[in-house]
Amino acid sequence: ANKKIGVLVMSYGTPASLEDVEAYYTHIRRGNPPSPEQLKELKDRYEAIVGGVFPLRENTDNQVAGMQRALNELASGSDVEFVCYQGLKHASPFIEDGVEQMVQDGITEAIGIVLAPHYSTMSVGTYIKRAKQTAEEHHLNISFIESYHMHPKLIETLANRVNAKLELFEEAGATREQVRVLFSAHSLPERILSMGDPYRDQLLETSAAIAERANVPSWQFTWQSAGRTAEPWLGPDVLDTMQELREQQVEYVLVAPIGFVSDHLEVLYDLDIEAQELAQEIDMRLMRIDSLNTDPLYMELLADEVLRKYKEVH
Ligand code: FEC
Repeated sequence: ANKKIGVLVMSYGTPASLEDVEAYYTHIRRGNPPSPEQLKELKDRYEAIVGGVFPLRENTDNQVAGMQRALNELASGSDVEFVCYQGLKHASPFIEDGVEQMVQDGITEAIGIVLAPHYSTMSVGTYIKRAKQTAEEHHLNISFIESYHMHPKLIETLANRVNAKLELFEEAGATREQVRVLFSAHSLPERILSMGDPYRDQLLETSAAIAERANVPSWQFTWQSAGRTAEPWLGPDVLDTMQELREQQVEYVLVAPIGFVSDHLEVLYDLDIEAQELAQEIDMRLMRIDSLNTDPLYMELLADEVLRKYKEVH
């Protein structure tokens, strides 16, 4: 029989229901429960996105299924079979649950990958740390893919998505030169920079590669979705960037949230509701590129990365 290799597919996680938001938020805040005002504010944001459902859960389920299919196609005819397990950062099944399930199923060797292309010690680094620790406790042999921000299939599919929306702007009467493309990603505390973290540089590298491939005449990078804590977060924030651009007479803006791979709160609320409201107020035409979700190129890329890592360690 083929040797079974476990694949731990890690993602952010989302509440199972509105009742679950408090526990989820408390987990994100490392065990500190939110104040009633903070909790209400977050619940309101969830309720505002498409009918209060939690799209990230279904999207992650579909991504894991799509990746499982792509992997076994890629590995067919070889002597290994890849079996995907989910491990979520802030919701069940947690990263630790995914690792333990593999062990229970008799898996002795695994590869871990995160559904986020860019590495930061504060993002992907903490996923990996938790998985590694649980794997060590159970003597599971696991190795990790840390980032895939320059994978040609990632650049290709994101460039296609940028192009598709630039064409819509052109159909509506704007020239490509008139549209400012804003590449964006989740902000992190500023202190990551003094820690020598690669996050910002990787994001800029992805942005430049997409801009080149999609022939984008005018672009810049901006942050979004900064946390609500006292310390300074990386900026400028997308809302400030939009205001600034409007003052410079820029009327057409395409936001490309390249740090995210799925439709979820940070895209469907922070961009589609909050940023869109600001755009109306300041008389700006704002569009966003479609999220990857189960994009076949994204599924293939994840499979490529896992297979490459497998070959590297054998
Ligand atoms: O749709 C959903 O249910 C989940 C949407 C969601 C994604 C996401 C991705 C990232 N986060 C990252 C870092 C932080 C840091 C803090 C933080 C806080 C929140 C809160 C919510 C939330 N995040 Fe998140 N994040 C998502 C949702 N995130 C809700 C809490 C309320 C708020 O501040 O808005 C601050 C924690 C603290 O207080 O110390 C830091 C990073 C990513 C992108 C990479 C990844 O996917 O892992 C980085 C999706």
